[in-house]
Amino acid sequence: MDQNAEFEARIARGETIEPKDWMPEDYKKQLIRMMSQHAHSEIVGMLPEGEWITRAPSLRRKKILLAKVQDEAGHGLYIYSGVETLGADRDSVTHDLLTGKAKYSSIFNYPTLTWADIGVIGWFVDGAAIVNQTMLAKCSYGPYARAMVRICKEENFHKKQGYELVAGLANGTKEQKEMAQDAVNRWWWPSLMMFGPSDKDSPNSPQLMKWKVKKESNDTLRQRFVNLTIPQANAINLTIPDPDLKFNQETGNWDFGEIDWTEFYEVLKGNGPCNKERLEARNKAFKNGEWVREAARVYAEKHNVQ
Ligand code: FAQ
Repeated sequence: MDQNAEFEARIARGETIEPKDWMPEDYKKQLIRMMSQHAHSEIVGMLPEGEWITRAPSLRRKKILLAKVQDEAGHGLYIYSGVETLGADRDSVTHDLLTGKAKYSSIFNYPTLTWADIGVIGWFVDGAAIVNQTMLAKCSYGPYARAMVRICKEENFHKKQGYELVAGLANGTKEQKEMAQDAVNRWWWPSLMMFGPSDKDSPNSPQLMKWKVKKESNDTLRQRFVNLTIPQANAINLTIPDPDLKFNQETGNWDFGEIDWTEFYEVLKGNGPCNKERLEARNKAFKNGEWVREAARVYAEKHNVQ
């Protein structure tokens, strides 16, 4: 049996592929693309929430938000290490983010206008990430699957603190409830877009699913997120901004309206509300960190460490 056939057979048997195992170049390439974009998303994802650390309304909330944003940094570093197990060079992966060549999740190109946005990000964005990453925790590439198990545990806390924050506002004063509803209105549709284009327009899915990197499709995961989230919104009397939302007795799913794909592709092209600002912030941070990298390099050279 040739190497490729043996690899396909291992995938078919549900085996996990490890860094030293033989794998087709395209499998490696797809994983580097997807994992590096995932890592970039975690890092860029620190920006919208990070803006609110100094403005958190209580010490408790400030501590929670600090811990959450720090967790996202850890997730990014963890996944970048996973990318390196595939032989990718960290500097070139970072370069692709900084020059706008590599994508990161569309969701982080939207602004955080009020404190309620911080809660809704935890609830919707981390909620969506959990649905997607629980699937990826069973993917065929070992280091990525194991990273997802650990990351999902932390994302669960993120989601809980977000929902608790929003529930508090929803049960608060009239102004607080309005602020929560406004945040829900703005974040709902972009959160659905996080799952990627619909299955018929997703060029990478067929191969990724064949290789069991993705074990479920974009639309399947999006539907699962909708099904999970609607009862949560109902429980705290917030309205999901979709007039077509309807429970389908036959399928057991919540049917929902058409996503504005033009908006999604505009954000991907760099024309979202905050794309420019996000890339500028990452470039500034990279430049400001130059002396740290230089110090680490000199130290490693002097002490002969990797
Ligand atoms: N945004 O063929 P598909 C988080 C691109 S982590 C931007 O369907 P694929 C935690 C896609 O890359 C959030 N681009 O692609 C957190 C491809 O372009 P390319 C990130 C998108 O890979 C919470 C093209 O469109 N999670 O939130 C998006 O099969 C709070 C065609 O699409 C992950 O990255 C999008 N939403 O499926 C952090 C999970 N959707 O590369 C901080 C891992 C699609 O060919 C605060 N990734 N594109 O030029 C995945 O599961 C998959 O890559 C998908 C896309 C599902 C994102």
